[in-house]
Amino acid sequence: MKIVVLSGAGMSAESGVPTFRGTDALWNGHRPEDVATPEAFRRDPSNVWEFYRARRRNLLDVRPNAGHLAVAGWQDRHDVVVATQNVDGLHQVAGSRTVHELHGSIWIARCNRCGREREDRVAAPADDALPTCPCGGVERPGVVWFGEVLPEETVRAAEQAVIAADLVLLVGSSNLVYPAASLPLLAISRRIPVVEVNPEETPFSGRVSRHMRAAAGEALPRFEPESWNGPN
Ligand code: BV8
Ligand code: ZN
Repeated sequence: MKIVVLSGAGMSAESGVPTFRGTDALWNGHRPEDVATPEAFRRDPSNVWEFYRARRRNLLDVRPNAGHLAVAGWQDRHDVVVATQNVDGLHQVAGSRTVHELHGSIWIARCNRCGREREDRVAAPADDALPTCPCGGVERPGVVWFGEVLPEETVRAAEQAVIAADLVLLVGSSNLVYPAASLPLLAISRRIPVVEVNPEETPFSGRVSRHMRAAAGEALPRFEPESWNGPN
């Protein structure tokens, strides 16, 4: 089977990674406009770097949960593609081999001037100097901020995977952020079965083939894609 997993912050919740809108929400104390936009970075790059380095610190001893591992396990008998809104890299740590990071990666630093990218796992810098590129440009976190376009080839690859899918799993997303939220809509519009895994209702819960009101770490290990026999 060709399976596509579309994941959001809820996928990593049981690993201890705060979601964006839950009670422990990531944005608590921070308005997205203050820390996740190009304007915020222009205005106060140190504040933005502190927000991302604090998240890296939280991620240092975080491990994939049973949900990530279940998705990786399906690869030994299915063609599995993951398209995630998450920037934590946990799907890859769990062993998923095809992961499209729609919103980039928190583990990348990108030069604001020449665009050079490098892996950067610094969570607590020795000083609060801004990371700079050999070209002299200031580096920024390699993520997609609000008001920024998503990497075109990544979006196209995710769309192609959805169009070719036999089954789409929509896991742990509030389905509020576009254009990522247009991927499940693409499957729904083409009558491709979509199974949503989310303890809460989302704007798409009434339109998917099945909504499993459960946590990813509980539902995914016991979900058998091959036994998916349509909505019930
Ligand atoms: C763009 C990376 C345009 C950085 C992120 C008005 C209407 C429509 C759109 C817009 C609008 N105004 C502005 C826009 C565009 C905007 C947008 O969609 N805004 C929303 C808020 C309305 N989008 C953009 O700006 C995008 N770019 O549009 O560019 C453009 C076009 C041309 C030229 C120039 C520009 C870029 C968006 C990307 C922003 N970057 N992240 C970082 O991580 O720091 S967004 C970030 O928030 C995440 O990546 C993710 O996408 C989003 C959070 O959503 P979720 O992942 O769903 O997480 P959330 O906490 O919301 O929900 C968690 C869910 O999990 C819940 O449902 C919960 O019930 C569930 N859950 C909890 N526990 C579990 C669980 N599920 C399963 N198991 C559990 N255990
Ligand atoms: Zn540079």
